[in-house]
Amino acid sequence: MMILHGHWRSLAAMRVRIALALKGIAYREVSVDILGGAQFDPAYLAVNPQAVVPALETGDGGPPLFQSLAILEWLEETHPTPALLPADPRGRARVRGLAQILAADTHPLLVPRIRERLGSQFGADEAAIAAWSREWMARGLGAVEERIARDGISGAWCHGDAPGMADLCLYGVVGGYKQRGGTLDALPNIARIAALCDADERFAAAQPMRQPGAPKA
Ligand SMILES: N[C@@H](CCC(=O)N[C@@H](CS)C(=O)NCC(=O)O)C(=O)O
Repeated sequence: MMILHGHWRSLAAMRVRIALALKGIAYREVSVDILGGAQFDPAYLAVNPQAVVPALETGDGGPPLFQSLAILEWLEETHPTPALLPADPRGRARVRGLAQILAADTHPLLVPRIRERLGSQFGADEAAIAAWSREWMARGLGAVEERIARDGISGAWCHGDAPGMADLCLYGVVGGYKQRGGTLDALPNIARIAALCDADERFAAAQPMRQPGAPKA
């Protein structure tokens, strides 16, 4: 069975969780306490020397896979059905682009090591760090909203009528944005897609607050 090294709060692990659920792959999740520094334990550094989650042990004897987007691509190549990417090259580039707006250009600005450094090096307090996170998420979500509004791709999800790689990246950022007081009022396409995700247990069950170890409130 595959083993996902994750953490309840990790949006990058959440992406992999959703992809595994969409593809119907059984796995076990092991929590790495990234808020308590467990990502720096030698035992975890042996799994992922970058000291971040997720990492995926695939069960084939190879070293653990790392970086959520690379893991999603590996899942797509090894378990092609249902597809997380459209069939046509232009569509695949679009979906990968949407995913990267969120996973490569937005989410990395909010991770624990960045939030910690904003405080320790630049003296930002909790409110300033929350505002920082909210602003970068608003910019990423705004860019995705604009693309969906203007690209003329039909369908209920980010690209067509089935959920895919862009949607699972979007859902995590939407959750983080709302958690920090953001609203989707000016983002109607994203609000529609987020509602589809909320209604789909393969997405909803991957949410941070539904993971073991998450705070009760
Ligand atoms: N680009 C990486 C992001 C990995 C990452 O930064 N993960 C966060 C949790 S979402 C983490 O483990 N952070 C630990 C830290 O910042 O110290 C991916 O998509 O896998």
